[in-house]
Amino acid sequence: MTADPRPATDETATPAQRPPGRFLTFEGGEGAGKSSRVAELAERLRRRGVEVVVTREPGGSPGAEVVRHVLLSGGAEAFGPLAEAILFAAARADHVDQTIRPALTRGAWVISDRFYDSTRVYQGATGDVPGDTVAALEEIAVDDVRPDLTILLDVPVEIGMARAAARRGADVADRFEKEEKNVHESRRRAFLALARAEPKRFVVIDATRDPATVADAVWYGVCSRLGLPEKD
Ligand code: Z5A
Repeated sequence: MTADPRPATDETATPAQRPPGRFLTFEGGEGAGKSSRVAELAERLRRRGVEVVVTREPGGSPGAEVVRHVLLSGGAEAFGPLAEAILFAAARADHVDQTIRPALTRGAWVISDRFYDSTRVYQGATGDVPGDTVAALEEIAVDDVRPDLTILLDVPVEIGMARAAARRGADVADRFEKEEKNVHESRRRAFLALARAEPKRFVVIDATRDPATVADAVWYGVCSRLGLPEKD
């Protein structure tokens, strides 16, 4: 395997010479370990001298973080599934414009904790928004900014829910966490179906294993798909 020769932090290159960054997304059900694995991967890449921007959805820009609060508090639920999907898309458009595209343009690697596959699953496949509406909103929100690689952390629902509940403690479950187990099961199946449909973009990782083992599997997946040497 050859090392990625691209100097991701080369300040001397002009914008036209600078290679574009890479865009990685993490997906999965609640409690899959996305946030933890995102942070570890970012740290590992930074040790290689790569500029990494860690971000999340919904959110990831000041405007989108405001919309996140509205969505996760359940404040938009009363307006119905279409309005919620539009709000996710509006937040995404701002996130792409303010955070993701500028970072990729300067050659940084962007790692987002959730992106449009979450809308495809939560609002589309397992929600009440028709697929063509989800696709149209996606097109408007992201334009040409699409993930190079998507890491799907797969865990059985009981494991993910137990982890999320343990972490939450006495806090109240959010708008999406509080849904029934069978809804979470169908989301898991929908994520796996997306991965089967786009095998070049997705890496599916068994996230039931201990954190260090899952982190190594993520690292191997990123290195093998994006042509980085595995050893530090
Ligand atoms: N949503 C949507 O509907 N449409 C959209 O377009 C988008 C999102 C973008 C955002 O929730 C919600 O918005 C989400 C979908 C919806 N709803 N749900 N459910 P969020 O951002 O607040 O949370 P989340 O994305 O669902 O993630 P999470 O539940 O916070 O979990 P996580 O990031 O995957 O896992 P974690 O925080 O890294 O780990 C959870 C706990 O497990 C923690 O205590 C860890 O220490 C522990 N953990 C992690 N890995 C392991 C392993 N390997 N073994 C044991 N324990 C572990």
